[in-house]
Amino acid sequence: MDHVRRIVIGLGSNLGDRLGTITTAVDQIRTHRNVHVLRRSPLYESPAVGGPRQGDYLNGAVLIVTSESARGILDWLLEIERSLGRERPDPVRWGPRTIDLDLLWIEGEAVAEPGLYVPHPRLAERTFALRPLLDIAPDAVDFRTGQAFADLPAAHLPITRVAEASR
Ligand code: PH2
Ligand code: MG
Ligand code: MG
Repeated sequence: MDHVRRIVIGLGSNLGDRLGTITTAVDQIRTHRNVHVLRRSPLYESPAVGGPRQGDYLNGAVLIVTSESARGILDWLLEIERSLGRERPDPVRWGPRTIDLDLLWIEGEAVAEPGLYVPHPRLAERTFALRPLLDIAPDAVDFRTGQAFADLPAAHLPITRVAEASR
């Protein structure tokens, strides 16, 4: 167990019922007895970055507070992914997926361990992850450098918003 702090989880889907799967993932995130969901971002649609030709993604993020460890949260997210049909190991790197749950940011913390990097290694370049993160944690900074995510160029590139924040 750690101390209570804010964490942002990124959600992505580009296979099957994208909206339904993301909604179910958020519902499952809410069931954890030691996790409180504070905010949910709007959803955004964007072409897949990297990987083979595939369908467009829906992306969003949720802001939680919890005292669970980073590793505990990661293991729990992988379980939720599995329950929603995510194939592991990935059949294709950066291929299409029913659900992708990424530990994007932890307040006051940085982690670099095998399979667990926080902030997410590609967060600073990815508008589809930065924009929803900033919707719900506008003051987020990279704990390693003090860099405010709001000041990154990728935070200001255009992206299509397809649904308002809910619940
Ligand atoms: N996730 C990836 C690779 N490419 N592209 C978009 N638009 N959205 C994603 O969530 C995404 C991606 C790997 O996790
Ligand atoms: Mg991802
Ligand atoms: Mg992932």
